[in-house]
Amino acid sequence: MASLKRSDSMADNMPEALRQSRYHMKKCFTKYVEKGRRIMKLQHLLDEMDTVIGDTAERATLFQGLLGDIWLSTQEAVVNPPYVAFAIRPSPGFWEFVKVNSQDLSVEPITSTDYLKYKELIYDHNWSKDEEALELDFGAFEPDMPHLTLSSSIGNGTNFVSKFITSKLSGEPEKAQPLVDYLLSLNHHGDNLMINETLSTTSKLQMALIVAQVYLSGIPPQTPYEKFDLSFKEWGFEKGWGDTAERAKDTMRSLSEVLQAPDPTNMERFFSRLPTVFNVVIFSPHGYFGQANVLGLPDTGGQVVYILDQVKALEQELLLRISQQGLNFKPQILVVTRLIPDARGTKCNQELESIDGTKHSSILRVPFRRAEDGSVLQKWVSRFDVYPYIEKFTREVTAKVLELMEGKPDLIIGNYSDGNLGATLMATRLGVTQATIAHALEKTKYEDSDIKWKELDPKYHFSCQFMADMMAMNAADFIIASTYQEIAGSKDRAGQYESHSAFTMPGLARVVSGINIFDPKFNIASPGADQSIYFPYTDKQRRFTEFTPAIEELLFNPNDTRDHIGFLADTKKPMLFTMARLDTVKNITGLTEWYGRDKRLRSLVNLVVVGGFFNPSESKDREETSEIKKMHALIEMYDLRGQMRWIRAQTDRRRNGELYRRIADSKGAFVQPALYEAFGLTVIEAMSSGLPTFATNQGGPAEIIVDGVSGFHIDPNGGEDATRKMADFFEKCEVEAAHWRRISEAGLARIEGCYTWRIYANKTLNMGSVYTFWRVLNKHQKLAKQRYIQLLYNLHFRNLVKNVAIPSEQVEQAKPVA
Ligand code: UDP
Ligand code: LCN
Repeated sequence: MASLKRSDSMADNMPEALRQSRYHMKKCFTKYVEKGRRIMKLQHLLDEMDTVIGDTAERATLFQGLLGDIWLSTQEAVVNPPYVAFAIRPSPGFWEFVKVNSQDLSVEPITSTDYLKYKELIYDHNWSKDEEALELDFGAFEPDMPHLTLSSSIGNGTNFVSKFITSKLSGEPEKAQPLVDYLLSLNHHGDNLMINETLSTTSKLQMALIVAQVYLSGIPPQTPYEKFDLSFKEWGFEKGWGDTAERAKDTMRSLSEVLQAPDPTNMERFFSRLPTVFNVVIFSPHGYFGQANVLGLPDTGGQVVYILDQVKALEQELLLRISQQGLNFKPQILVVTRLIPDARGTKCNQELESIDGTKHSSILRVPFRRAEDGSVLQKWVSRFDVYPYIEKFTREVTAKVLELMEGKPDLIIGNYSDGNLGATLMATRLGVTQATIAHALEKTKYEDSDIKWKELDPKYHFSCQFMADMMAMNAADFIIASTYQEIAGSKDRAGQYESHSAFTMPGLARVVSGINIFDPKFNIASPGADQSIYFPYTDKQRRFTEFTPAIEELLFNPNDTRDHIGFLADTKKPMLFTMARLDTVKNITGLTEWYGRDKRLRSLVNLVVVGGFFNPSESKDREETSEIKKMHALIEMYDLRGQMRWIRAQTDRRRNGELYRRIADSKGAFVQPALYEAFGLTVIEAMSSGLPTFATNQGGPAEIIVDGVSGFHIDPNGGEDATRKMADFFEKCEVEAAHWRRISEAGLARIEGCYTWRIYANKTLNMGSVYTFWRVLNKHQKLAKQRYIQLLYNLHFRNLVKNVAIPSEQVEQAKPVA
């Protein structure tokens, strides 16, 4: 049988595929449409096909060819009798839409907009028929923007932008003038950098570069820049080329080559040398953002860890670059977050806090204020409820930042939907380069969260969140993703960003073109783990032995206390360890249940769980409360006492580092069983400690771990298979100790090669430099889109946030707002 070629369209292939199995297909489509209008997911389509065909062997034969290719690439179908419309995703980022008439099996291609309208029919008939329904089309603003064309290129934005810049600047000397103008604009607090007005054209700059390079070749390479600073100034050069003659010459050679015959490699190299980023603002408004006693609290997990480590790595890289550029400026990084007066034992009520392990970076906290009277919100609020405060918060933040930095920042980085919105507002107002990061986008976490938004809105306010995401992603100059799958998913599952390409929220907006994952703004820079905390268990000299008694107590004290419940009867057994916030998606209760059910695994290892509280009334988080109750029920149901230890959320990172290593000493393993995990810092932490790791195949961990080599993938929806894989591993380790060591060492090697903060900081600052120029080159298009976003923000978003309830508390006297 024929099979699908990438170049073929579904609409071309489908008639033939249906014709080949016409008898079965006719029955199958009759079945699909008999229940009337509905949305069907792939599994649903397959299940009903099985009922019709009856014989699974027969279905397997049918599926060997074209039909199988089409069905298995289908993400979803909408039944609207007599039609069934299919959303087919032949490969990451590529979508096709067709409708099949169930009566005669004729096939017609349809647009994504038509497909969305079909979906709307089910949930909001009037809206789908409204010819003036609001359609959002961000793609309309970039008809001439270059885009990538292959799935495999996605996430490599900087590289491609360097190519696009190269082709824009190639040709006659005048074509390079935008680069010369850009260099002329570089300054630090008003002092020129790189060149001054003397070198205002490409030809003048080229000539001067030749003279300067000849001069530099004649002096010792290590001559400090100050020694020739004055003569260079006369020729039109300012500081920033390098700290020594050798480095300055090298930077000049790069630029000469770029001006003479641009090539992307030199272009990228030259931009990595340019002094463009000194001051950075990082937004992370929600949650408890602090350095102590915050981890494991609701909404306070990896994002905080990521940002604190990111700041350290960026500051180090900035200091290195600034000194190599021959400059003596101090970089400054401010993490802006919410000030929470009712800080519950954290420092979140403190306005400024310097960041440990840095010299020039701080956390700046600004309170959330109620719009109507400016009064300060006293307590923590869930990340889903923060939208009404972001605008005022950002205004106040902007004033404080301008004061503390004595000017504008050079780069503003947002985190998560609320931080990305704040970053968008601030960057637009100041005209500064903007990056966004989404540690997790909620849209893919909740099935049909777009089409069913009305149902979910009272609890999650997705109307605000998805609009904020759309605006921020489109406003951003570049987007930093942790993995490829975050952007474009995998063969079977759409990526988080990809799910924003076209979707509909009936009654609110039909997003016909949201975000395009082929936009070269997407870049992958994976985080690492702090190597001073998470290092191999074998590194005996560095181990934090001061925590040994506390950890032994935490794991083995047989009594229930405020910190732990349950006990381990056999303390010699290896420990199967997990640690996460007690969110539903983390699936810690799932793991507990799998373990409870698997006698073989229970006989081989103990289970140690870190997460949440024991008393549901201690938690203010809706999901956490129900997970706590479920954990207690499972412990009872499977009688886990004696084999399972449940430890409450742990907030001391150093001690946690030692805990991973203690588990490794027991020849145990780490499990990350999440239903979906955007990235998964605990996976990196465990592997960095030398702990063999089993992690979900849904999301980032599938990319971090090479299955069977540097750890193992598990399917969170297949508990039995997962525990079988774990039990097999531990059984094998009992007879062959080298097996455990092999996986441990391969995990460590994987981290060293791909997941370190050093690699991250270097990539991110290169992005800052390249995209700052790219936004200048595309300023007209950028402005048009910005205006569209502003309109949307003003006329749409501001109304949406009014639907989010503002908690009434004992309010403090209103203070004037900046
Ligand atoms: N963590 C912690 N104590 C806990 C639970 C988690 O210190 O009780 C830390 C964990 O070590 C990791 C972060 O919080 O550094 C969680 O990040 P991850 O990416 O695994 O998940 P997230 O919580 O961000 O979804
Ligand atoms: C949020 C998540 O859910 C995790 O998957 C990430 O590892 C973490 O943020 C840091 O980016």
